This record gives sequence, structure tokens and C-alpha cells, in this order.
Amino acid sequence: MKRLLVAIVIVIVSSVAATPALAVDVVFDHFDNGVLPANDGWSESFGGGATGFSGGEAGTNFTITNITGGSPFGGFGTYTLSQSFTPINDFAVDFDISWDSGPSDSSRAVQTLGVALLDAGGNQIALAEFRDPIGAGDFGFQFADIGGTTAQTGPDSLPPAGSAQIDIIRNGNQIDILWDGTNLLTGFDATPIAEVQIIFGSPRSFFTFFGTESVDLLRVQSINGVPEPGSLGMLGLIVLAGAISRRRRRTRSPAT
Ligand SMILES: [Ca+2]
Ligand SMILES: [Ca+2]
Repeated sequence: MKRLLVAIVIVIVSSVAATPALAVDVVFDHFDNGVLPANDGWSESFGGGATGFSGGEAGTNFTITNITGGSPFGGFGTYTLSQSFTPINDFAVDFDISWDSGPSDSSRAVQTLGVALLDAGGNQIALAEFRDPIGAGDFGFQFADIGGTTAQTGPDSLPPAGSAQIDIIRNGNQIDILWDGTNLLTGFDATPIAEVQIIFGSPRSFFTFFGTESVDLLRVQSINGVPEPGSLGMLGLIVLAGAISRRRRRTRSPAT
């Protein structure tokens, strides 16, 4: 009987430990249907005087080759795509991008491309961004921000043309931002997120031009309701202990 109980407990504990995290897609776009994001579930907006962009969706990428309108010689022009959703706690965000600072004078292309996560009030919780800015060197670098704490890899640390797989993951109150699988920044904020933004930026000046930036994938997954294996295993033990105790009382009662 004892052996059977031990076996039952082992089965319960091991099955709970093997339960996979339940990941549910909240936002998923592979930019592969030829329909511009603004007509495909995203809201678009412009900042810094910008009024338009050059580019489109082709193959499996949404690609921008310029941000237009406003003064071409100053101001930080932006083109932002956003989606709102029911607030989520634990999450995994995939953001796959590529860029090209050529071809005419690769030292002067200036462009940024980031993914931002916001709470229901529009406050930024986390940002991961490719930055090829004015005056910080010829080429780009990795940048991350969690609640005002930032990390970056420094000027020229990325190639003039390249790609990146960026991940932002939250488990409990810990947020990790990874660039090609390597941790760039860890921060702490448990505020539920309710919006994702893709932000194309153009730090315009007289001598600069915008290169090429592409988004291959944006995916936000909610990681839901995974009980602690330890606590559920303990729950199983408590239930079993109760069953054993009741069984002992029942087996004793006929004798009294
Ligand atoms: Ca599309
Ligand atoms: Ca794609």
C-alpha cells in the first residue's frame, strides 16, 4: 500500500512538473500577406513633423526606406505602428528586424527601429531598439530601456547591414531584454502591459539620409496560469495525506 502511494505521488509531481507554460498569441504579424500594417490590424501615427513614409510590405517583411514630411534637416521624425490588447502580466515578445545603412554613403545613414511595451495608461514599460544615430559613430548599436534604466553596446558595435532577433520576456516582476539570445538588460516592473509599438525613427539633419529598416516578425505572447510545480506537488501530498488519514479512521472504526 505504501509503495502504491509513493508511486501515485511521484506520478502527480512529475506530471505537474512536465506541464508546459501556456503561451497564447496576443499580437502576431509576420508581415507576409502584402497588406500594409495600417490596413492589417495596426494603428499608425507620425511624430516630429513627419507625415509619411516610403516603403511597403513584400515577401515576409515590412520595409521602410524613408520617413517623409516636415523639415528634412532637423527634428526626430517618427513613424509608429501600435496595437492595444487586454492587459497581460507574464509575456514573451519576439521582434525580428534587419537594417541596411547603405548604399550611397553608409557612414551617414541615420535611423532607429524599436519595439516598445506600454501599460494601459500609455507609460513605457520596456523598449528595445536598433539605433544608428547622428554623431555617435558611423554605424548602429543595441539599446534597451526598462523603467529608465538603460543599456547600450556603444557606437559602431553593429554592422552597417545586419539583422537581429530581439526578445523581451517577463516572468513575475523580472523583465529580460535579449539581443540574438544574449542578455542586454534586466529590470523589474510588474505593471501589466496593454500596448505594443513598433517605432521607426529618423534623426534628420542636413548631411544624413535614412537607410533601410525591415520588420520580419512581431509577436506578443501572454504566458498564462502556470502553477508552481512545487506548490502543486505539495497540494497533491496534502490531498493524499487527507485520504490516508480518512482511510485509517474508517478501518479503525469497525473495531471500536
Ligand atoms: Ca500585412
Ligand atoms: Ca516575416
